[in-house]
Amino acid sequence: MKTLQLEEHLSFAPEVRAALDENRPVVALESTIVSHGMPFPENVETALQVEAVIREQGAVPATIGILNGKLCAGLDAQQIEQLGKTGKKSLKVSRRDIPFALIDRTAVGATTVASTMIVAQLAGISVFATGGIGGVHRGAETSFDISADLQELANTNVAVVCAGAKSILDIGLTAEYLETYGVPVIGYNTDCWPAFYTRKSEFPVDYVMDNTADMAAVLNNKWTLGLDGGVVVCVPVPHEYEHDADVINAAINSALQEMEQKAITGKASTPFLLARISEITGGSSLATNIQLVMNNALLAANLAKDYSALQL
Ligand code: PSU
Ligand code: MN
Repeated sequence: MKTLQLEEHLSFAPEVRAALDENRPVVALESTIVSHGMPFPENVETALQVEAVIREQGAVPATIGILNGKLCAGLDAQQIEQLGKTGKKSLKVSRRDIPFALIDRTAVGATTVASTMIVAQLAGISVFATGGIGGVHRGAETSFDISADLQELANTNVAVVCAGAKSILDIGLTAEYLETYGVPVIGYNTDCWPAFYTRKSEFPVDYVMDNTADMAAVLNNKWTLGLDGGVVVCVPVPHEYEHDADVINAAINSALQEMEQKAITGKASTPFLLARISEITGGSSLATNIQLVMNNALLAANLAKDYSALQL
C-alpha cells in the first residue's frame, strides 16, 4: 500500500531509474538554486553544465523538482528550462510546502535543500550537490529565522556537498545548531567552514578529509548503524574564482539593511538577499557562484561513485 502511494507521487527520469536499479552512482541537485538563486539564462546554463560535470565523472545527475503534480527525481533539459524561465514565479518548496505543491498539477515547484533531501531519500539517492545550504540567519535571536534545511539535515540520510554557507547567515550559530543535532561537517581539504564566495571563515569544521573514499566510508558507517541524519561536506571555492571578501561583505551588509527596511521576512528573505548581492556586485558574485557549484558537483560525483561501490 505504502509503495503504491509513493509511486503515485514520485516520478523518475528513465536515466535515473536505470542507474538506481543497477546501483550506479547518482547525484541529486536542487532546483531553487535555478529558480530563485540565479537569474535567467545563467541559471539554466549552469544547471545543464553541472549535469554535464557529473556525467563526465561517470555518475548520473538527478535534478529534483515538482512538475505535473509529481515529485520528480531527474528533470530533462526542457523541464530545467521551464523552471529557469519561470524563475521566482515558481513555488519555493520546502518540507512544509510539499503536499500543497502536489495538489496543483500546473504548479512549477522548485525544491530547496530540505525538500531535495526528502525527495532524494524517497528515491534512494544518498549524495546531493548544491551551492550553499540554508542556516541560522544573522539576528536569529530576534527574528527566529532558521532555515528548515538544518532540521532536514538532522533527520534525513543524505550527504550534502556545498561551499559552506553565505555570510548572509551566522555561520557560527549554524555550526552550533548542526552540532546539537549530531550532523557532522566535513571540510574537504579545509579546517574551517568556507563562506561560499570566499574560501575561509573563522569557524572550524568537525573533520578534515582529503578524499571521497574516506567520506563514503563515513556515510556507510553512519547509516549502517542507524545513525539517521545528513552530513555536510564543505568544499571551498577554487582559488582562482574566490571573490574579493571586502566587496562581498559590503554587498551582504547593504542587502541585509535593505531587507530590514523593506520588512522582508519568511521564505522571501533568502531569495531577496541572493538577488540583491548579485545586483550590487554587478554579476561578479554570480560568476563565483557558478564556478563553485560546478566544483561541488565534481566532488559529489566522486563521492557518489565511492559510496555506491560500498553498497555492492
Ligand atoms: N543559499 C544559496 N543559494 C541558494 C539557497 C541558499 O547560497 O539558492 C536556496 C537553497 O535552495 C536553500 C534555500 O535550501 O535557499 C534556503 O532558503 P531558506 O533560508 O528560506 O530556508
Ligand atoms: Mn527562513
